[in-house]
Amino acid sequence: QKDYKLWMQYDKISNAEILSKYKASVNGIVSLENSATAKISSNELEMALNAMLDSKIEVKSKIEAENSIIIGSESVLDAEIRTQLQKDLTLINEEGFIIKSILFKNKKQIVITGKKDIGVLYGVYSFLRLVQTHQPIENLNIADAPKTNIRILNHWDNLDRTVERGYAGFSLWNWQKLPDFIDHRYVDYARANASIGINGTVLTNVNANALILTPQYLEKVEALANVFRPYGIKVYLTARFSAPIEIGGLKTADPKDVSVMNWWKEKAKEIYKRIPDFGGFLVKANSEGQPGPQNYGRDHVDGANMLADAVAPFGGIVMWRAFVYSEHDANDRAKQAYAEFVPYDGKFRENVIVQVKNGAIDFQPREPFHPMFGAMPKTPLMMEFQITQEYLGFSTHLVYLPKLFQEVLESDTYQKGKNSLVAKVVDGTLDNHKLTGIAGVSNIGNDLNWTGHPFAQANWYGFGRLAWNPYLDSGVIAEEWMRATFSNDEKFINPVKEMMLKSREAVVNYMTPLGLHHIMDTGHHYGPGPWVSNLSRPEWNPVYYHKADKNGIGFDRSKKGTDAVGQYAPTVANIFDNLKTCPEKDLLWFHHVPWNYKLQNGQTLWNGLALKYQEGVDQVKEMQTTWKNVKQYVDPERFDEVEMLLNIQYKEAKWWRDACLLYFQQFSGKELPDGVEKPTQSLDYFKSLQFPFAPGN
Ligand code: BDP
Repeated sequence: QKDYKLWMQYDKISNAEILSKYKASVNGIVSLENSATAKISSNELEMALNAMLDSKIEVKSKIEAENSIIIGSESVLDAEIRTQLQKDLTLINEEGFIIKSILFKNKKQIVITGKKDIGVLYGVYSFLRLVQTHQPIENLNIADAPKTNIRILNHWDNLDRTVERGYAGFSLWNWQKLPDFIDHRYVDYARANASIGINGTVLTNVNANALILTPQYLEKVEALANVFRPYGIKVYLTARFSAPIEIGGLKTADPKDVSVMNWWKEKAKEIYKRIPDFGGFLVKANSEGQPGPQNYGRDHVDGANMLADAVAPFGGIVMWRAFVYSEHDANDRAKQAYAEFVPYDGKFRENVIVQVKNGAIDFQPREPFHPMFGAMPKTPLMMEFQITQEYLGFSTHLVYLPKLFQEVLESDTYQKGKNSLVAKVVDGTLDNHKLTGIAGVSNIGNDLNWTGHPFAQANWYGFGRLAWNPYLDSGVIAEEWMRATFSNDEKFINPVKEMMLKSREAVVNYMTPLGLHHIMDTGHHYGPGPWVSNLSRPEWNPVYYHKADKNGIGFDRSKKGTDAVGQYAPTVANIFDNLKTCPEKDLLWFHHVPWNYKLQNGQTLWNGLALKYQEGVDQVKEMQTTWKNVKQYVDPERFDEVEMLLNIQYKEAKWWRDACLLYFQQFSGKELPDGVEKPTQSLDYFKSLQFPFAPGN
């Protein structure tokens, strides 16, 4: 099945000219190293090249023929080659690679090397990507290395194999059959991740179950770690803060209690005995009901440092999440994480990194960047993106997320003057941090195609590429992915690339235009629910976020409102604070705006809002047309799948438009402007829809 092969289709190159060029440049593989990782490199290269070039290229251990691809890490290279590459090798870090055309004993060769065998593997995938995307390989001179240390997937997978916010089937981890049964899928999973440079995986849900830390489960975790190791992937677990009580028999989980500290130290020792390269813990504490240090009158620093001390002797780290908000301080949820964490700047241990969601609320179709980025210069912060589309139409809607990721990464925090990009916080260059990382909440499940929607594979791929280099362009990534996944034909690439790049704005338009947010229906967060107002915590209700009334709509976070703008650097704060300079895409995030307010295009807010909803619907319609027009370039199975999904997306974009506009119309009291289609159902109808078994809750 093509779906299953992700971006590693390795189809035979059909363009005869390109094929013959490649054949002329490659006629052998020389593998100089014997580690498990090196074997993966040579197998992948052999398999992929033979498939794409439709030839019989063999792997040798000695350099003989011309035009070989020589693979091996720095230490196993022939001294003469090493000398030639000396300078290049200074350009890369431990995980980086060099791909270079050289002359060795007067013969032309291509060398793929790195400081370590994992770098070579990354180099092999990078080289294959050149071939997959039909790039020239005659005069190669590439030095590349990841800009962040921890490039990690966060699986919100439960031990019963359900996946919180998972829309692609059940968890890949078959805990019942582990450790003795190794599903081949674990290998394929590791391979796919390695191919895009992902080097870590948190196996378990942030809403954690302490059982994962019992010997019975650790044995299973160990088996997975053994599978992933040669692919350069470290395993991490979520640590439930109350584990010392739940599985340790202690009376408390107080981080200042000596028996608790010792319990975690022993637990770490036990884990590292099984998994010497265990990555560490990810912790959600005192957030949405999860236990944490505050249950004992302690704070986040006490909790994080206690765990950090337990894993430090073994080189482990703690990723402590900043996703906190409390019902006792519900004036503006967007302000809470910053308010709680920024005072802790500089207080965490060296092996703690604070994991911050891209925006201050929660993985919405659009949020301004989280004000914590750049505001804690003495603390390493890592980015948390959500690859699974909890608030963006699950695995049903086609939304190309790297566009969203890029928008966040290239936002300027101004914390150290102009050009203090979020990407620079994340890669550590802004404040000189060595420990850096990007996490992505995984969209992977046991669906045959891994991610539910064939185009959701691009979000996994793009996440990996941006974690490797947060400065990459999402359009370039989309193109790479399309060529490797579908076709190199320009007649496919050009329209589909445009469709992918527009898809993010489309979902914003038909769900939450102009800065609206969190108006999804309760619990499952799928369809529209702007009317919901009956949940026990105020900030769980959509009405809290849009604040629509007779006067207007939007959340006043300006200086006159909750002053959430005050959490940004002054330059940014002023831009957001002023109605005239606040980008319209964020308007209702920062301001409560009268219905008659004139937008930049001259429309009133009400008309402009309605037209945005319509635009979103129209964009999905265009996506449908685009897809129909590329039918001949896609295999029938994937073509049909995407077509059906786009049909649903179109239907649901209209549902969003109609439900939201009918609801907001009650406040604006105005007619829909020309150009906006009339709703075919009543507001009561939309309100009455029920989704009792929506996935992923
Ligand atoms: C929210 C999800 C919830 C997660 C939470 C988190 O609705 O399922 O547990 O984020 O990130 O978006 O902890």
